[in-house]
Amino acid sequence: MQGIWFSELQTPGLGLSIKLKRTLHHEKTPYQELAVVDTEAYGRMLLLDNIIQTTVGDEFFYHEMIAHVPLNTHPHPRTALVIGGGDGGVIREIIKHPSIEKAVLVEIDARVVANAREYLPEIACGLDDARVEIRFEDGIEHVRQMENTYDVIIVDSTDPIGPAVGLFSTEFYRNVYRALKPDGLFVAQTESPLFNARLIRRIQRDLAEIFPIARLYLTTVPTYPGGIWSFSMGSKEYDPLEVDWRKVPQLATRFYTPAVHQAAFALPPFVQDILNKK
Ligand code: AAT
Repeated sequence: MQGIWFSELQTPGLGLSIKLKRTLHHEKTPYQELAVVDTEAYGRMLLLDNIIQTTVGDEFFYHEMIAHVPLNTHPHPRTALVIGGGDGGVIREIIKHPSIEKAVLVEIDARVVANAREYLPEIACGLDDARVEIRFEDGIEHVRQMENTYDVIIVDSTDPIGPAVGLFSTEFYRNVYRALKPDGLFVAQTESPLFNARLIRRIQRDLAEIFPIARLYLTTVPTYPGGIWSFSMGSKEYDPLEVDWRKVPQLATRFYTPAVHQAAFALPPFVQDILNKK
């Protein structure tokens, strides 16, 4: 193979390789090793500890689905919290909703935000919106301190390693429940149904114990392990399968539509089996 290639070793037996044009930036932050590279296939790409976080070419598959599914499930979301997501992609989608008055981004690593602003302006472009507040804190601590505060909480976290481990814990989900308003709801990225089945099963069980409504939905993310990705939702009142579509705002999107929203909850049998297994 000619040229320089980056490979993410996604599982012990699987890698994804992308041809690089050049490396734009590389640094060790207090939390992780960060790189921004330019690729042939997907344009600019953010790496943390050699794991693909997002690329300009496929980021909308993920950011639109993690944001618009919960925001359209809630009939009048005013306050939203994003944990992680320092690239700004989720924030950019949230502020498309006219009902949003305040969107708080809690990112542990300030260097992710600084580099996204500099190298990924298409993704970070919403971070300067007047409704957005950015806090460089641990999201686990933030939800511990909040009560009855948010309509929607979105966890756009790294994989369950290092500082993100606690974002996948039962205790964290209980604190999220408390940080939500009485009709609030929450979504987290919950990894690959091909390679993280046990994690998904445990999270869904936790959510079903804590929230009246617990759901799993899927999207495609070409650069994540296996290409098929899961999101878990816990909701106090609103069901993502019973949205009043006449009332949702018209949004400029490239992946999300009401039909895609509904289809995302149609689980293939191998995914349904993950939930059913004892
Ligand atoms: N928008 C897709 C990008 C991400 S990045 C996830 C972010 O979560 C990182 O910037 C990381 O610094 C931040 N983070 C990790 N732990 C915490 C924490 N405890 N509190 C706040 N922020 C945190 C998601 C990529 C998914 C990759 C899937 N393979």
